[in-house]
Amino acid sequence: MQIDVFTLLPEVFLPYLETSILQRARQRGLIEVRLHNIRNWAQDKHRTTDDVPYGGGGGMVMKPEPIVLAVESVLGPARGQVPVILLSPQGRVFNQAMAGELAAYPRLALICGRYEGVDERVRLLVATDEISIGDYVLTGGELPALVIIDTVTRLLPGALGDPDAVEDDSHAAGLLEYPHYTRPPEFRGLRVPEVLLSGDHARIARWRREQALLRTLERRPDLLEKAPLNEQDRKFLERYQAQRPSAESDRPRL
Ligand code: 9D3
Repeated sequence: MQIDVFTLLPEVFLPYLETSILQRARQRGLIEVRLHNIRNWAQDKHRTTDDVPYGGGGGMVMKPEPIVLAVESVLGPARGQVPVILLSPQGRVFNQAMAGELAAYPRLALICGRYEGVDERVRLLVATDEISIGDYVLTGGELPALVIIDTVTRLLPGALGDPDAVEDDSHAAGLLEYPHYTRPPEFRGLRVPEVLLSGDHARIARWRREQALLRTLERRPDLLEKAPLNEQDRKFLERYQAQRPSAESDRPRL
């Protein structure tokens, strides 16, 4: 997959793209990230990329010309086939299902805004999608672009060294993870659960599944409603909830 990123800060991407999984995915040719500095398409001698908002108000707005020219010249005639995603707080909130959809494309374009926003004509003229990564305020679209690159890359066949990891991810789909332990078997008086040392793989698998179900029930009941649960899962949760009619009473409160 080729990913064209349009940004005023191309340098912030490199350190992260050079870390473990992303670096390996690039070396294997699974992704090619091309960074484009929007400023290179600025039109005036000061290479201006922002301006004051029409109608007044605080902050600056990114000018449309540099972004639109950048996208047009880099994508060329391919543009009709390529999702052009504007990262913005007004976008659809990104989730794993959206990552899965994006992972099916051979090429993506990501536009990172800065300042208080991007001139509306960028949306109208070049963006095909608009994505937010959540309801909190960042200073620009660069971290969201990295989030999309990271999530999509992990979904490409061969990106994760261990194919078991992909298998585990899909098995745990829609649930929070079970608790993880490594050596030593006791640390500061806290012992690793006996079942994990037992070597009984069926018992371990059942324990992990139950822990994942309990954690999800306690912390993210919203996920449990959509998670693909089998008959055994439902029986387990039923029995657990029968024993504990209300988890409300001892849930940690902020
Ligand atoms: C008070 C108006 N602000 C909107 C919430 C203005 C504003 C703040 C920060 C406009 C843009 C930004 C920069 N943020 C992004 O470009 C951004 C973002 C985000 O802030 N949160 C979650 N996802 C994203 S995707 C792009």
